[in-house]
Amino acid sequence: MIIKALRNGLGQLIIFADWLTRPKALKRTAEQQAAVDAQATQLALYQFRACPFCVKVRRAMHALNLNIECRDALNNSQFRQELLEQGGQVKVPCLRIEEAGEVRWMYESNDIIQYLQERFAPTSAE
Ligand SMILES: N[C@@H](CCC(=O)N[C@@H](CS)C(=O)NCC(=O)O)C(=O)O
Repeated sequence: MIIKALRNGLGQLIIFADWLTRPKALKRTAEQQAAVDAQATQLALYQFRACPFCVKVRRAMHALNLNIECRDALNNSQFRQELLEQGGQVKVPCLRIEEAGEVRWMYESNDIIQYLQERFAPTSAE
C-alpha cells in the first residue's frame, strides 16, 4: 500500500517535472509538417503514462514535433493484449512501426529515440 502510494507519487512528480522542463518543439513549414504527420500515422507508442523511459521517449517525440498516437498499455486491456501477443512482451515503451504493409515492434527507449531522430530530425541539407 505505502509502496504503491510512493510509486504513484513518484510517477506524478516525473510527469510534473517533464511538463516543467519540456523541450521546445521543432518548427517545420506547413507542408513539411503535413508530410511528417502522414508518416506518423504509421507509428504508435505503447506506453505507461508515468514510466520514466516512456517520458523520455515522449519528450523526444515532442522535441521532434511528432504526432504519434500514444497507447496506454497499463489501463487499456486491448492495447496491453496487442503488445503482449504481437510485440512479444508487456514492456514499455514499445514503438509499433508499419512499413510497406509489415509491422515491427521496437522495444528499448534509446533505440526508439535513435530511430525517431534518424527518421525525422532535420539534416544539415534542410
Ligand atoms: N531498458 C528499457 C526499460 C523499460 C522498462 O523497464 N519499462 C518498465 C516500465 S517503467 C516495464 O515495462 N516493466 C515491465 C516489465 O519489464 O515486464 C527501456 O529503456 O525502454
